Amino acid sequence: MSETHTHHRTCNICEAMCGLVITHDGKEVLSIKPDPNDPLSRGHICPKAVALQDFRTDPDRVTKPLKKVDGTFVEIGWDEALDYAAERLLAVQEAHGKDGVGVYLGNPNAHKFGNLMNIPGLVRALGTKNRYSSATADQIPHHVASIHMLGHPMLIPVPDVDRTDFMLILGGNPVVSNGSMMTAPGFGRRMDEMKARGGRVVVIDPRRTETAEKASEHHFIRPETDAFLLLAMIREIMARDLVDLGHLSHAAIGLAALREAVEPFTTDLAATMTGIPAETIKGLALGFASAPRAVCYARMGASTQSFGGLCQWANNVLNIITGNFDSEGGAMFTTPALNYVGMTPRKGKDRSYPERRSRVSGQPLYNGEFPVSVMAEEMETPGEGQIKALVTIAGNPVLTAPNGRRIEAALEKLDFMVSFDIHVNDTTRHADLILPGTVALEEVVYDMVFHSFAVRNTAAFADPVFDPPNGNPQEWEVLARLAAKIAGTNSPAPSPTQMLEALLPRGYHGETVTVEAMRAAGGSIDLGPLVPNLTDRLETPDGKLHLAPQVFVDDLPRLLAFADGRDDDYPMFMIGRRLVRSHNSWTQNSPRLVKGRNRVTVQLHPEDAARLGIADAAQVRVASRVGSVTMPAEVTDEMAPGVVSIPQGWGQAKGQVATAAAVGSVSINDLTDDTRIDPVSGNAAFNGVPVALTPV
Ligand SMILES: Nc1nc2c(c(=O)[nH]1)N[C@H]1C(S)=C(S)[C@@H](COP(=O)(O)OP(=O)(O)OC[C@H]3O[C@@H](n4cnc5c(=O)[nH]c(N)nc54)[C@H](O)[C@@H]3O)O[C@H]1N2
Ligand SMILES: Nc1nc2c(c(=O)[nH]1)N[C@H]1C(S)=C(S)[C@@H](COP(=O)(O)OP(=O)(O)OC[C@H]3O[C@@H](n4cnc5c(=O)[nH]c(N)nc54)[C@H](O)[C@@H]3O)O[C@H]1N2
Ligand code: SF4
Ligand SMILES: [Mo]
Repeated sequence: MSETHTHHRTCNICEAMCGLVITHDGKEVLSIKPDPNDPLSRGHICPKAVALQDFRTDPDRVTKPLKKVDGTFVEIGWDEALDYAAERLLAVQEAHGKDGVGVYLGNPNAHKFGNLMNIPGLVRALGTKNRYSSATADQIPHHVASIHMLGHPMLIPVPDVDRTDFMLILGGNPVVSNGSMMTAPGFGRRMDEMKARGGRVVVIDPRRTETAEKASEHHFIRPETDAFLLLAMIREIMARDLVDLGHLSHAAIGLAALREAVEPFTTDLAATMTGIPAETIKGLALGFASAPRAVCYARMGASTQSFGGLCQWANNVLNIITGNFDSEGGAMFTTPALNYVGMTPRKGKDRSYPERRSRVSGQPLYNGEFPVSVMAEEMETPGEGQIKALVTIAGNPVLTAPNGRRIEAALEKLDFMVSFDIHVNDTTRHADLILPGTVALEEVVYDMVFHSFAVRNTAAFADPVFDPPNGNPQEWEVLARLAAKIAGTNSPAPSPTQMLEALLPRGYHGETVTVEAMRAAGGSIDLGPLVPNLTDRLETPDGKLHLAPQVFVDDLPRLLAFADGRDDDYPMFMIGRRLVRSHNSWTQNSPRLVKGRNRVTVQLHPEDAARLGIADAAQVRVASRVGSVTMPAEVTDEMAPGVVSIPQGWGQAKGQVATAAAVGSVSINDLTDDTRIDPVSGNAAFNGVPVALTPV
């Protein structure tokens, strides 16, 4: 009988960083269970954690470099693969300049420490400005708000959920998503605790979500109108002299400009635009301002929309002017063991923003990345700077970016494409070369990004459990080797663990948090609740907290001219939905996650269903300006009338990722429109896409 080993690590599928106890025999996983002693997750996990083992043994997993020869993939060796990649990328740059090669980085990179440490080297070696990532289909408005208000994109305020008395949630469904830009594993339990101590949770969402169901209160909102609500609350609080900047009163500037800016945003206007009664809005404003500790949290629903930048700005302003910023129970800032903000200071550096604008349609660039919404036109449009070759690293934009099929068509015309991935999927099947990645249990884990966004300071590290298949190198090593080949250097890269050891002493807990200490702790080290720290950390050129940055004030006339885009052809709004048992586009090949009824349905309100003659479970055609899909209807009063919802991350083509394709699901991004964008932040506006439904 083989020996049973016990291994502690944090799950790195989503942002929640749940502590796991894994038993294995050196070859196979025997069990994956929640770690009740983890100081952050306290015994919470979701069904996806158990599937961590499936990603390793997935029969469809790519485990050898695949080169496309005459339209079919053939297995080749690593040396040949890296030579081929470097040669072809350099040839494209030789012919079309550095910017001829584009790079798209997907969401899993944020969870893979080795990738985070080695992608910058590859990007530097390529020297291209044509960089994209899933951030502009997700959270770039948060970073843009932080840049303009606080001076650094990674100074991200996190709701102190464990100590607040009033939480206002706009466009987030943390009971399902487990929190985003807010690492809060077991959010449902945290919410129960909040209510048990007399707290109030209010959810604003066009769908009565799983979070809304558990909340004290839920209000439907017309998609994309959140900024009206937030600005009206701010105006109401200012008009009633309830402003309390607390310890930030010396740091914050721009109160007068703010007062003037919000003047047109009355509660009556907000009521008309949002569909929430004016009295309710006033009540929310007063309740928020008078709660001892309150926090407003605006997430996906409020950032992946045409006014994402304004929403995140207003969200911060509401917290700041009620004394709920950088204070207990409000929006707080982590002091992480790996201090990314400290490693990349901006203080005293007078930069201009946006850093650049895109070549074809002039959309803004922040954090060194253009909006993914313009990636297709940058591949399609000839001229200097056109993308002629693409590197994708753990990304699946054909299924995850707006109007993904337009990207797909553009991929087919590239001179060369190389994908770091684990599957042949809707995106990577267009590659000339796929370089297989290593998956969670084969890698070290240290969540550099999500320790920075967590509701409590902790630090967790774990070594790999298993070796990669076929004696494959670690993914970070492949990234480093390709970077070296392109740059023409040959110095060996330090391992992620070595890099972590070098970086930790420069963080907030240099004495207590070392790799050895984390190993010895058998999981996570608790570093305590969040503490106020912002006044010393502001990174704006003048060291002040800016309440009314010009970029947001200048965008207010656009909000006032709001037009929702619906017409007779497309009279309803579409929004997205996350499912408990899938993560974006890539976990759907785990049979244990996909089993059961098909949840990839279009949800609509009973009144709409009756009007349109659509029966529950019947097939319906959903059409938008850019495309159409046919899928089963789910009639439910969870939806606001006039709004329909479709899960994101599905639509896998047949024959590649077999389990997912067998469900016969569709991609929401066959319908989303790449011309719908927040011009301030460049984020894709996934919410409120005008659509039409017809029974089939
Ligand atoms: N309509 C709509 N669209 C959305 C959203 C929405 O709510 N609505 N959500 C958006 C959000 S928030 C996000 S973050 C994006 C995500 O967008 P992406 O990052 O483009 O998509 P993912 O589904 O995360 O794709 C991950 C890719 O990485 C591969 N992969 C998984 N693990 C590994 C690994 O360990 N190594 C390597 N090399 N590859 C790996 C998978 O096979 C897959 O190809 O989607 C966005 N798209
Ligand atoms: N199970 C699961 N968990 C996940 C993921 C997953 O795919 N599956 N993905 C992970 C990723 S990459 C991310 S970024 C996070 C995202 O985590 P969340 O931010 O919680 O994202 P969603 O669950 O998409 O919730 C967005 C909510 O916004 C609502 N909404 C849509 N339009 C509007 C609007 O105009 N106004 C308002 N107020 N609400 C609106 C939607 O109905 C939905 O309830 O989740 C992460 N966790
Ligand atoms: S909530 Fe996220 S981190 Fe926690 S077990 Fe599920 S997928 Fe993993
Ligand atoms: Mo995301």
